[in-house]
Amino acid sequence: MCDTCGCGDTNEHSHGHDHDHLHDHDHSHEGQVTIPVGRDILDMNNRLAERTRGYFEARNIYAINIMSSPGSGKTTFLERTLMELKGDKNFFVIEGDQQTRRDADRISATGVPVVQVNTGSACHLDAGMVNRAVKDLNPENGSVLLIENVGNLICPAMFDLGEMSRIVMMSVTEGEDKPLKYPGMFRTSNLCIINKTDLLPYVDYKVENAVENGLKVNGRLKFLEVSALTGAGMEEWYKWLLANTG
Ligand SMILES: Nc1nc2c(ncn2[C@@H]2O[C@H](COP(=O)(O)OP(=O)(O)OP(=O)(O)O)[C@@H](O)[C@H]2O)c(=O)[nH]1
Ligand SMILES: [Mg+2]
Repeated sequence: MCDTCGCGDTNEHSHGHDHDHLHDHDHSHEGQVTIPVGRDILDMNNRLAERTRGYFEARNIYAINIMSSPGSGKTTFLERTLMELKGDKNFFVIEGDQQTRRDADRISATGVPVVQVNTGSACHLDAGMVNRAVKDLNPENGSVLLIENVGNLICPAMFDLGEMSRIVMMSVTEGEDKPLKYPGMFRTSNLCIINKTDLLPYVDYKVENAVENGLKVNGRLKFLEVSALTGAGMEEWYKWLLANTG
């Protein structure tokens, strides 16, 4: 269990001698015992996520968990998607942020129903938050539920929300090496959206290198290149979305 953010452990972190950081293995310092609770937190989360998934399946709702580091363009991407596809599909949105209703207000302006979840001290959405938000939102049978996770490339990957697909977004200003440095998120995703391609002439980022790095951690990962700002490449994403959501 990460003592800094309180997230569950995936056994992926290195067990070096970093005394500022407690790990979940059972060892004791003088008068101090570390209890391995990280696994239990994730077990509880996974059980609740499975219940939510059952609810989605019974109502033929397709839920997508969209994750990235802060500012990659998730909300901009959703705004354009909703404006351009809301006539073809019934959409509902859950917005996750530590604070504010800013993203929910942006989504609301598209006319699509949205619930904002403020996670407070947590740096990710968990299954309990999504389960409650789904009850508030009450998405229609046969709809698509888009869940924008908290901007963070590490912790959201550990928490199943009951979704059917996971999307990781990476923008070209972040560097080609993100899949290698944050493998958990890329390993558990089905689709990688490379955003802000309009900025490619100005940054040292080669799409082919980023794709190669992504495939090193997840050989099945699919990639789409878009600019949520200009709309370039969005057609391919709409094809993916319509093909996967029936
Ligand atoms: N040039 C360019 N800018 C973009 C693009 N997509 C988003 N942006 C800009 O990037 C900034 C962050 O966009 P958001 O959509 O708020 O990003 P986000 O991932 O939702 O951010 P958080 O919710 O805070 O994690 C804004 O200034 C957007 O206008 C893009 O395709 N190209
Ligand atoms: Mg956002």
